[in-house]
Amino acid sequence: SRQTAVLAFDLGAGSGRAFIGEWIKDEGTPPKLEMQEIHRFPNQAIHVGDHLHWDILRLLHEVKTGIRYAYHAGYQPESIGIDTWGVDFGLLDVNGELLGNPYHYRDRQTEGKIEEVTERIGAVELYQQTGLQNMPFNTIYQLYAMSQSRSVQLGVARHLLMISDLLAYLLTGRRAIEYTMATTTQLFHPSKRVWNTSLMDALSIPSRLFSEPIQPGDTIGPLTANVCEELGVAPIDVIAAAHDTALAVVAVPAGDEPFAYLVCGTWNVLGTELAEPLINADTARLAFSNEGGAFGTIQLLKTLMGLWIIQECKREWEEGGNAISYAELALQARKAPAFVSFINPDDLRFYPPHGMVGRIQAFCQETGQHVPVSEGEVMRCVIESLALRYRYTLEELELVTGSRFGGLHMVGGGIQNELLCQLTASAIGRPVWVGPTEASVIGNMLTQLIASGKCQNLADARRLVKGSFPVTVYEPQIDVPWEEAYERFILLLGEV
Ligand code: LFR
Repeated sequence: SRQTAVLAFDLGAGSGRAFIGEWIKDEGTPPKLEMQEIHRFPNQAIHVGDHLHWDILRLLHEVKTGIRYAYHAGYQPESIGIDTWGVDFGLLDVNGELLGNPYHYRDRQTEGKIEEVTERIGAVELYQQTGLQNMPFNTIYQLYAMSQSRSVQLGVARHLLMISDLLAYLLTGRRAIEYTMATTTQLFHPSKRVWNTSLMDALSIPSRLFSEPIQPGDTIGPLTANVCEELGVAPIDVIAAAHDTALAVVAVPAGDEPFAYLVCGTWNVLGTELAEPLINADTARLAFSNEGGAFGTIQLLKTLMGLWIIQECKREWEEGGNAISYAELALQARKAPAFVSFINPDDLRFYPPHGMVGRIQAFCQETGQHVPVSEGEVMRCVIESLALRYRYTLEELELVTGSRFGGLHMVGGGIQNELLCQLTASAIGRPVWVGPTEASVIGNMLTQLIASGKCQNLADARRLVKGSFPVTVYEPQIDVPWEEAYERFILLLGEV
């Protein structure tokens, strides 16, 4: 059998992981991808004074440790890819030194900045120029906030790198900004596919920071001699991976037909893959994003509240010192009565950490619904609301694209919540195809395999996913009154 190993790092909210992917080709059978976790480490934002930061040097250390572990486990990876969420960045000075610890997107410096920027640019113009849904933490608002507060770092900075680019730079000494990450900044022109310098000028964001993006799969460079010596490894190439969401979409086991997907994690990203951006009055009104996807695609998507609400509730319930597993919470939710109360998960009040249960209860109280009390009741309320929200967004997506999707692909860590998958199928009244869980990691590996020619293209890569990882199908339960629940949910969206 012929084998190739690649090393993928995926930094998520809470933890970072390193996986070895093995591409295996036996005589007479289609190739397969096998993966193995070799390192897992915390990825925690650190409060410093009034700000929230990445712990970037610790992460660099953990990435190096992951490379070392790969060697110790007997692998000689052909290449390395690093991915993480969008929008966050680091700044370098003229000598290429990192200026301070990058801000974390949940830092509060961006509060109120959407309003200020919209005032200056105009809402219609801003959407025309960027094709993106306004999220308060987008890079544009982070940089605008720094510019408004006369950030010294921003004043002396010469280069901006997104976090995954930054880690690659610290390992290779090569500066490059990757395209799909660039498209999450809201400073990139979606159809011209170039940096939007006039928008930068209008907001006093220095355009000198931005270099021409490279594509997923492009080589950034080999590990520096210093790093190789420190780790006792060969000068492996670091490959540009992509935005974690874009990579998860690469790993959706879809065929040639148009498809709808839900990347289910801390955030829920629901969308479809297009060849060109779709920017019109409907996509503007419904706030759809045109994000750059890997391999020339455009991802028309909406970023929705995800499992964050559940993560926060769990943390709160565990504050008393008793651990409670997701499995236990799911069990409680199953036992709780259905369709009692709903929330609008995308109400901005649910974004910040702490006090989540109380905020859910307040929402139900204010909207004249039964106030959930037990853990099971709260979970049931949240999971049903997420499922209804998916239906609502899927219908919006169909409205703007004019497509009708036969079902929904669900990928990402959140699909381990089987109740959520089942309720989603029922809410949309169509099947959901669930898997793979480690979609971003797999997409990262596929990008490296495309780069080395093991996979021909995106379609070939998706065939490899289909042949390597199981997909579970959930059919809708039709004996349950979802229509009535959906009508109540829609009224609620308008109410708050
Ligand atoms: C998902 C994700 C989303 C982005 C959000 C913040 O991990 O990358 O795509 O909107 O995080 O960057």
